[in-house]
Amino acid sequence: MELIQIGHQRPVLDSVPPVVHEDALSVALVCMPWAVVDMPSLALSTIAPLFEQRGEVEKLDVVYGNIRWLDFLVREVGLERDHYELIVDAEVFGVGEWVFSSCFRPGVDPRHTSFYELVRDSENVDAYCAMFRAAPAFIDELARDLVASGVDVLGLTTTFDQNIASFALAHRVKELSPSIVTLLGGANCDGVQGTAVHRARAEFDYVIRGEAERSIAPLIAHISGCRGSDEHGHEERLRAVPGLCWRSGTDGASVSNPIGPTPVSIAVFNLLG
Ligand code: B12
Repeated sequence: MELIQIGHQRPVLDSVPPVVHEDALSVALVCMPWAVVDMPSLALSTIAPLFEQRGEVEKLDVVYGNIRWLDFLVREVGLERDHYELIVDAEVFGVGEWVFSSCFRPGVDPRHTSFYELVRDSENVDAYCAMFRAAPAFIDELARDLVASGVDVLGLTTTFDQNIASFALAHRVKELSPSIVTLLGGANCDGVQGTAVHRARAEFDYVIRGEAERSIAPLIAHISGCRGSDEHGHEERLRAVPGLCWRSGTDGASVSNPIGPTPVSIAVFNLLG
């Protein structure tokens, strides 16, 4: 199946096309459920041009995993858009995260989880349980498509109950292809949240805390520079990336760099072009 891709216009300020390096990277930026399905992600629309204008990046896909999940629910589970919207509108707080938790407890009956007590009296309980059961197959399908597309770098954004779905996708992608570099960013990674996620979730190589406009260029340069080498060095380069959480040394200890000055001015496009 083709990945859903939405094009992005290069910022007006960046009129000179980048020089694409040999052996350049293929990057996919993914927006998972439960972001709204009727408008693009502000986060991915903001950062996509910052990847696109790097010479180290040959191909960029923006993948709406949330729209694919809705399609999957209709096609495979017999649910409707209204069921997706129930979770967007948070009829039960946290239910969207619970749905994707099934990816980390294979075969568990949703009715045998403690969270079930919070949804059992809802008239939508059967739909919630059907989603819980369907999530692992969806994550597997999307992960396989991404790996087959030849992606080198997978970036996920998380704000709208998107943590567990993002963890599940990155986890499955790493199982299928451990060399794919995984990044996570977004409001749910701000401050100590980003540090905690990076420490707890080994499927992410990097987490970016705070605004990313000044972090993407040096991080992509680092990832590109490390390609094909077993070298874990260049720690001083990583240490200089604002807000970056990364793994240090042979034991992979999580390090959180300080967040850079915010808010980032639009003039940053001038500086990075
Ligand atoms: C715009 C917005 C919306 C829009 C989203 C539009 C869209 N197309 O995306 C709409 C109106 C749909 C919306 C709806 C809701 N929202 Co709202 N929304 C916001 C708002 C005002 C801005 C978020 C935003 O897009 N910022 C701009 C982007 C560019 O910033 P960013 O995501 O942080 O991204 C930067 C970095 O984080 C980083 N980054 C982000 N992703 C990635 C990924 C990678 C790989 C990398 C490297 C970097 C990176 O780079 C970006 C550039 O620096 C925030 C409040 C705020 N001021 O932050 C609330 C906010 C996010 N919303 C909130 C809430 C509660 C909701 C609703 C539940 C409200 C409701 N009851 O209906 C719904 C949920 C809908 C849903 N499930 O999708 C809360 C979330 C609280 C939480 N963390 O749980 C917030 C924080 C407001 C608040 N203080 O209560 N919202």
